[in-house]
Amino acid sequence: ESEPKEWWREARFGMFIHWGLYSAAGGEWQGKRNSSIASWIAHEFRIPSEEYEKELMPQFTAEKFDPDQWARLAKTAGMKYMVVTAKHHEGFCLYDSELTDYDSVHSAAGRDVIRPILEAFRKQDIHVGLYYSLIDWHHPGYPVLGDPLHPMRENEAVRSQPRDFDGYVDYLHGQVDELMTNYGPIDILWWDYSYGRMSGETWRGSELIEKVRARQPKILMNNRLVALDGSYVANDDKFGGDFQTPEQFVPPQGIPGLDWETCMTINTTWGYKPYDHDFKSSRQLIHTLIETASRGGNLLLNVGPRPDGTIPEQLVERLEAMGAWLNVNGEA
Ligand code: FUL
Repeated sequence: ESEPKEWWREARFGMFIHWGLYSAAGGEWQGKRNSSIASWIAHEFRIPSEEYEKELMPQFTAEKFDPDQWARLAKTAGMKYMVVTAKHHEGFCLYDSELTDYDSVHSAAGRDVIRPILEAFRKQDIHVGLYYSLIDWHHPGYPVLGDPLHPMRENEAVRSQPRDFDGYVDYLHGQVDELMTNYGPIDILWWDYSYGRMSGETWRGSELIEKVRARQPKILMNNRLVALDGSYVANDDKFGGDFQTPEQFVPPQGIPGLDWETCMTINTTWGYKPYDHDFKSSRQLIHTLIETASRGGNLLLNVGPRPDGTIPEQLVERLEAMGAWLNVNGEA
């Protein structure tokens, strides 16, 4: 393999995997259903981190978790790469981090789940990527004050506590270093995301990128170290990354002069939400894939596994239908 972007430009179709404690909440907290996406339940119901953790860590069981099956499903669907949430905004880590106990090892799952996922997909010759959230609603150094996203944004007592933001950025750098060092070759690092003044050098971005590239010279990174959700950044922007990330839509004219990837859900939410039955049809999804490819982009299509590790059958069916279509009409 020569230039890392070569495989990515030809890949066209990848699997996004959103899995975390929000999967255990399933879009419901104390009998109330959340109106926004499942991964944002802590934000919507302003759930204190200690409560969230206490309630959901025992429910993240992974008892039927079979990463080989996930990887075979992606293969059958015709997907060429995968990106999995190593840590989402909630702060829970799906790998064994030395820097926190808020990880899958200390949950009911009792183990690192990222490693077997990466191994299973590599076995199917599928390129592997990690999603890492810059936003962290669990870390005590992550700022609450003035943050429109934070679950504790309206809690005066919590808001007024002193925050060691440098401490948080050290933690972020440390965790990314763990992921870039201990898990073999990683093809993609998917940052999520910057907003307002939380952007670029706020994360000590230059240093971060340098460290990542030193560990993983061939890695591709998205634009969200600086871009607001859905906005585009020129290639020569230091934090512009290797590709743009339109979310939940396919740009009508593509994005001339830039590489891009549309990420999209099959129902309306990234994380598992059992009562969301608003599924796109297989036909619609195939159309979206064709549209994306014909405009020069990639499609990163999402699955949200249950907390036990199974992938809902409505998603499986659709991915299999896409694979069947690609078998007849796609290139190998
Ligand atoms: C967004 C996140 O806030 C969502 O939860 C999801 O991960 C999506 C891919 O990116 O900006």
